[in-house]
Amino acid sequence: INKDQWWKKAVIYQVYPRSFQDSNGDGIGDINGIIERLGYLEDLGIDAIWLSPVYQSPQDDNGYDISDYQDIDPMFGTLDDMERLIKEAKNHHIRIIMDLVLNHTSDEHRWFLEAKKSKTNPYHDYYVWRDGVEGTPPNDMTACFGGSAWEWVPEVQQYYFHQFSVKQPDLNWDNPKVRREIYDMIYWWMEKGVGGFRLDVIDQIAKEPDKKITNNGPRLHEYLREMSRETFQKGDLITVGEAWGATTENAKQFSNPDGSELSMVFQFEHIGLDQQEGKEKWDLAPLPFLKLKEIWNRWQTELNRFGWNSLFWNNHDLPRIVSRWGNDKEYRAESAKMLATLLHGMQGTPYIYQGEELGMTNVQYAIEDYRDIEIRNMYQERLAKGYEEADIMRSIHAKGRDNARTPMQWDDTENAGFTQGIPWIKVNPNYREINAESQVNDPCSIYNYYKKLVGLRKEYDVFAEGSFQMLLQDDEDIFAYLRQGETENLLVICNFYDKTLKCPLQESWGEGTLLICNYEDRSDMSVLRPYEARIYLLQR
Ligand code: TEU
Ligand code: CA
Repeated sequence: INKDQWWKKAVIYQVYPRSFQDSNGDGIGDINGIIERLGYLEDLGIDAIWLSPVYQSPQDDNGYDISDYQDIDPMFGTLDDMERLIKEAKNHHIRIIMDLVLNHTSDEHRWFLEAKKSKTNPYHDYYVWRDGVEGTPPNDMTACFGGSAWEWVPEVQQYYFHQFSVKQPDLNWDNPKVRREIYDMIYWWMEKGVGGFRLDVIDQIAKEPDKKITNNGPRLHEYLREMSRETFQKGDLITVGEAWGATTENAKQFSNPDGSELSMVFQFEHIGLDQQEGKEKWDLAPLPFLKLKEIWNRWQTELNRFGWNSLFWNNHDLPRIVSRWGNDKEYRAESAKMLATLLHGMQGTPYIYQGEELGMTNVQYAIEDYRDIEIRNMYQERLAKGYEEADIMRSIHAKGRDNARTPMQWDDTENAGFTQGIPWIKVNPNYREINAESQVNDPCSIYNYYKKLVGLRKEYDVFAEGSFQMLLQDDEDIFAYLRQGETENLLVICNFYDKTLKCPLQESWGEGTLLICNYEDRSDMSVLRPYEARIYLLQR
């Protein structure tokens, strides 16, 4: 691991600023709140914070609709607060990774306000327009949050393309003026001392709407290599691209070790498994465990030496993993720790989403308590299509993005210590039992288990450098794999379900050193208890 790839041994923590810590009593998390909590994050041992957007935004999609990339939205604070966060974080040995939403802007961005004035406006071609007749969109493409992907603008007698909400018009990346403005903005943030960028839906910046192609267009890697040359390669940055269309093949380009594009991508092949084939995430299906193992095995083995994996279960768009694929009732702590072990033992850069380190769970609110545009649009759309309300709510409870967006649970005081005001979204009612204060000093807590995992990655090179070999591929309950390093191996064994099983592979782990286990009682290690997870260090 050469020095300028610090991120190969790093652990990244995602902060969703709106829900992390409110410091001025308006019920919305803010930058000063994050500064107050840097000590907690340094104690956890993380190396960088990925900050979801805090730029100027009308908040139609909670800040992923940006109206000024170079200013901070007053609800989160000021540009001075942002510069102070970058500086204070550095004092805590933490880098700040900014979230760059480059596929689209807000429709309130000055570029769009100009663009829609006339076809001859110099900013018109910053966006994707098609001539048309009102009421007859260019094609039947739909937008991610429902409805048509085409919106009519009478002033220019044209439709504009938007893959997300109507208030998120797609940028036209074929236009070199757009690319130049974006690169100048990125470099401006680099000069402010940020440690990297997370690139929102980056494989969608190259698209061919006339062919109904929404991502991985022919010029994608040309754009990424140009962006990397013009900006990232001039600094010592981590860059991670969100790529819902990533495959192990194109991921080798995205995360080429030669540094020509990005450091790594967020791929989602494992994330889409518990939904019915060819349908939406709302159409629930049980997790195909063997398929999960096959996918992780493929990503780990194919990117070893030819790319770099991000490792995550959670983010601000996903339900919380302990409720989704763990057991958040009688085995919440055990299953949260098992899922963390499974992930952190693999090769790649692990991401911890705020509250994951506490075993925070999903919520089951009534529809009026949800805030997310995606949930609200889907509720109306499915109701109009005749779906049973109870089925719609079951889908929202299982997969709604607000599961990840309820306020961070700091302690058992009112509103879990998140705010002195009225929170913008209700706090999960289980905050009295699940909160940071009750875990930070408990050596057996989920928090301290995560802290140990983070520490192991720093202590043993094999975590970052070792190869990966899946074991027991056909076992329906156990996820086990071997990591082979220069001088030592890791053996990771996870019982994914609430069964009690004979522990396999004893002949190989016999002489190993137990590095971590999510059960305190070590009296009989020949048995794997429900959700039991272990990592052994074996000499080569
Ligand atoms: O998400 C991209 C995206 O496609 C997800 O919204 C996903 O499709 C959906 O959440 C699951 O059904 C990124 C951001 O992470 C997300 O928060 C934004 O809403 C979206 O882009 C638009 O910027
Ligand atoms: Ca606030």
